[in-house]
Amino acid sequence: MLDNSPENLIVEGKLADNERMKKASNYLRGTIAEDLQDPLTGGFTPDNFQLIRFHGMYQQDDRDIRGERADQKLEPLHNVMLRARMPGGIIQLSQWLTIEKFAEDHTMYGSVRLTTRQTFQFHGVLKPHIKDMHKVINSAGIDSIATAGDVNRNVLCTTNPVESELHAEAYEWSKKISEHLLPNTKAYAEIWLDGENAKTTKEPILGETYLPRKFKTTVSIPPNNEVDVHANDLNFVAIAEDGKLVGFNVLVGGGLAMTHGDTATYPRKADDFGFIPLEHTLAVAEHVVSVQRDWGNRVNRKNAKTKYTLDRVGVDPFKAEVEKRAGVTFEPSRPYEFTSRGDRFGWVEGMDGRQHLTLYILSGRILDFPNRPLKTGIRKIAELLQDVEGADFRMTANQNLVIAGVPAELKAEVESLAREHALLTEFDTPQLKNSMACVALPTCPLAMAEAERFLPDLVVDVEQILAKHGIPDDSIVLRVVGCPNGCGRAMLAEAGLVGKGPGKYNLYLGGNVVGTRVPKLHLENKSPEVILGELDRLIGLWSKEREEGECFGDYVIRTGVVAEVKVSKTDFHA
Ligand code: SRM
Ligand code: SF4
Repeated sequence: MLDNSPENLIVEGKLADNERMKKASNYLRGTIAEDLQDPLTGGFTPDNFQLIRFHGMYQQDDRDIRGERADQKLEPLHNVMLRARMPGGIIQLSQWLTIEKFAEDHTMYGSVRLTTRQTFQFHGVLKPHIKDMHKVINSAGIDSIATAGDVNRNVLCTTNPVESELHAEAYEWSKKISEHLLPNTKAYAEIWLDGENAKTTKEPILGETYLPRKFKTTVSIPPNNEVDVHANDLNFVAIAEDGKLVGFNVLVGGGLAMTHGDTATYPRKADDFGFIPLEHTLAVAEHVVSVQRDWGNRVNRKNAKTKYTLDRVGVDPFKAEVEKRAGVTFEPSRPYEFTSRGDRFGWVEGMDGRQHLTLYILSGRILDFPNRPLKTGIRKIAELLQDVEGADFRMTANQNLVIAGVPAELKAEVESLAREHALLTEFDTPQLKNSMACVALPTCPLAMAEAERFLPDLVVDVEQILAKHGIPDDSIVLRVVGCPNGCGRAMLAEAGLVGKGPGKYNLYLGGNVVGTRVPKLHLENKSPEVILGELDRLIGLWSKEREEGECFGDYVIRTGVVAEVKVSKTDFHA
């Protein structure tokens, strides 16, 4: 039985070092400005290394050349990755042209990388260019505040350009929630934009030491679960009547990360708190955050996310506290159903008569590759449409790009540009479009195995397996991540590969197509050859024995290949 006496709501013990760092930072300033002046190193001192995350940057180095530089007695080639704040993933075409040029001129890799959370990243920005980068993106109306660190991150919103009005309403809420939960400190403007030194005296929502851990929020429009609600701390599921938004079902406490070998960590689905009418949205957002701020574990960062707070204090006490603080009573949830998670590729016509083209972008990496000049193609499309009112780009939570709001008369021209630049090809097969990988090597410091660079070969192999068993047009939700943090959401895949070491992966099976079930460990620390051998065997069986419409993930559970994860805390490691 849970003991919910007040003293058990707060985890006692020596606070994690990040808590000291946040408290001492003078509202996220630290000594970042001084570090920027230091020409002797391309990096930041340890506290600032953490603090720049709250401003949307991570210090990295290229792991492919780390050894070579060490041999030459050089420090790693420190640089930063920047992640922008783009609630709902909509980027104006003029903004695209600005960021694309910056990537081309001032980053080590030249790419714009679309992420699983509907925004873009620059990789490889050297210290002398960091301030310029912020000035450039800000001049285009983009910032990177709170896209990393212990705060509420970029707020997602289902891309859905078809139901134009409903999307517009939901999208506005994603922006409002994002703004409402932003840090109050003006440190970002001061440090990066040479803004006025404004003393911050209060963080009314986040508090002086910010949140115990990262916090993620979505607004989703059923029936599409593109945003993967169960990966997020807080979810607002749009409930519409006659095409108009009337409120949200609120789901709290999802999250996918775990640590290999630590059974106190696990991926967990979000719990249903109930329905709220629209007017309570910001109060509920604020107080789910404030309860997590006060009750979250600040001693052990591995158990600090909302999902662990819920499992420690109980869903009902957490919900009751949100109701008390927000002055709201959750109503019973309204019916809704998720029936898909993928993007609708190709052209669709919106209810407003506009045309929208969804492009598949392999792992979200926009660059000019040999024979695939994706970046040039997208730039040309942006240039063509930039003066067209209502046209924009939308980054999806599956790392793809929607060219939205194309007038009928420009459809053919957009399509021919897309074809000329290999943005639309016959090689984008159903399996490829159903597969995703995180960044991993060479830029991610936490990668244990390849992911983005491994995905293309893996998909070809899985396609061959599907063809061999006579089902070439079928596909499974296949996701690869370089480590158990799970940034490519493998822990909601039908088949998820999770990096364990160089060339070694764990195989998790049994998620479903719509993303409402966590998969379970099936093979541990195996080479791709072994994993493909097992997929070959199981896909073969599935092709023969499946019931009408039964997806691979449902099949492996029905036939007992893996047990279903119903309650993560007890089932996931059992
Ligand atoms: Fe992530 C850390 C990339 C979505 C869970 N993630 C990282 C870092 C920053 C590595 C680091 O801490 O130094 C990676 C940078 C790689 C690089 O070179 O770019 C990284 N995460 C990504 C992106 C770019 C993956 C992608 O291929 O698109 C995604 C950027 C999202 C964004 O725009 O904000 C990304 N990360 C996710 C997701 C998926 C999601 O949110 O839908 C998850 C799992 C969901 C969840 O949070 O439970 C995720 N990333 C993590 C974690 C584990 C957090 C935890 O609860 O323990 C870390 C490590 C950490 O925070 O300590 C991490
Ligand atoms: Fe890096 Fe691991 Fe995230 Fe992949 S899952 S980007 S390897 S932290």
